[in-house]
Amino acid sequence: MTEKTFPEGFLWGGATAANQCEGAYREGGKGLSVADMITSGSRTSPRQFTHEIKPELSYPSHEAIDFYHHYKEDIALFGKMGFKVFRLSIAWSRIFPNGDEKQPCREGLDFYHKVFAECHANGIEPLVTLSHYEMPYHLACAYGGWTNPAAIDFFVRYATTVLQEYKDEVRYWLTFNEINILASPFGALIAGGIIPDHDGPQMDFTQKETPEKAAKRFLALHHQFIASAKTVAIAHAINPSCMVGCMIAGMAQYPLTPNPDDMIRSQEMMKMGNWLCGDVMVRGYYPQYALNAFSKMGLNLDISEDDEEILLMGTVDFYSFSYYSSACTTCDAQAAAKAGNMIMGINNPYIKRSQWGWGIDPEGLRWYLNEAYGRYEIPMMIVENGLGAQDIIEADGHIHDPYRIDYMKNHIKAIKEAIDDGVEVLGYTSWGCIDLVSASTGEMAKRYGFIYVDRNDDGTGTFKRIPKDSFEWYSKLIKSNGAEL
Ligand code: BGP
Repeated sequence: MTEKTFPEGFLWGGATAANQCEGAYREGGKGLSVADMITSGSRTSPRQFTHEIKPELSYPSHEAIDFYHHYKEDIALFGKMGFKVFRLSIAWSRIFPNGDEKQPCREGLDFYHKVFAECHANGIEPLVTLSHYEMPYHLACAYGGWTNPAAIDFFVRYATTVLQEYKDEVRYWLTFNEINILASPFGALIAGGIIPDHDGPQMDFTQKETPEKAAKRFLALHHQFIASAKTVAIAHAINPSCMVGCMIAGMAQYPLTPNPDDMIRSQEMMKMGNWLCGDVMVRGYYPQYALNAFSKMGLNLDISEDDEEILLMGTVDFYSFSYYSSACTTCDAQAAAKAGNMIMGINNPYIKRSQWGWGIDPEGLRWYLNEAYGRYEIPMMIVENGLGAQDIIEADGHIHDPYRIDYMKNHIKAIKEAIDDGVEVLGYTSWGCIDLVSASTGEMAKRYGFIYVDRNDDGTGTFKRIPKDSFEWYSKLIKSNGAEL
């Protein structure tokens, strides 16, 4: 007999990232981050990276939803929903404004003390991401971002500082958000701090990347693996009861047809784009397929014995991931053109898509949980999931968002099915539990929250917070521990 409710102590909650919600980008001693140099865009016009801040352009991270000044109100609302956990990130550039200082910024450290105190006052456990697309800009400019091994030491200094500072306030940590985004070209700037030579589109999907650039990305990824593993070991030494996870952009990648060539292509995409990072961070060493792929691209990582030991000593305690959609892959160019390409792959004809073209596939989440758990056999946590949609304030002053409730219901049902399949799942934090800036488009219009924020893409709005219908629905779900789906 399977239980109707989720396992006892299941961590229900929501997730945000500093650069997408805090704003106050020059307050409290904060330095510039890479995210602060990226303009807003839309579904049809890509965000632009600029080397200098240009007053005529708009940079959404600068004000975002002003969580920096609204955190008390926001966390109280999360508490009202019954959150057990709140995933947030620390902005590295609030703690080390340039990234290479010897001493941290006290005002930055104090800000997060206040945030964590507010969480605990509301019965919420913080889950903290150390790096969520927000490397100090100075490290990107002066050192070449994560391509430089010096970034490892700067990151470890930052991580050690905050792990020590908050050891009595934070138990759950993640090192790098969606670390596998560096395995694809669009992670180079936002995750790798590899800045382009010229101002221009942040992610240009039409441009082919040179093998040299690809090799640079994987070198940057290697440095992040080392930094992450060192951080895990330090975290355990500081607080043996803390739990540190990896964080992967989880993608269900299906072959478009049962053609064996498509099967192999899809398997390869999953390996290099997805499993590689979990393989290194959970098992503590590089899989052979990755080393072979690196040598094909001319990258010699020259992994020392010390590196090998660091990777082995710093394996993670749990596997966390984001899950939004699935996509297909094929070797057949004609079939691909017919099926229609989207950013993350080829459309699956069996599933619907969101207003932003992301495939909606709850079953894919059950599939992914089973695959990942079967591979690693450590606890899983879904730390991002949700529907980015346009919300409307109706004449009655409310936001009715049955589409969001529907999306989440189906995904949470899929998690329950995976649990019934035998997967150990620690918790679920929906993405953008309060509306915030979209990472891919920089828009406010793409909303994920249970809480509406009166802030528009043209910079207007009062920052007023309004609970949507989904707020009530999620509260009930949490109170019933998943029984009232
Ligand atoms: C993930 C990121 C988040 C977040 C989310 C939704 O990739 O970790 O930062 O933004 O995707 O994506 P978007 O904001 O582009 O809709």
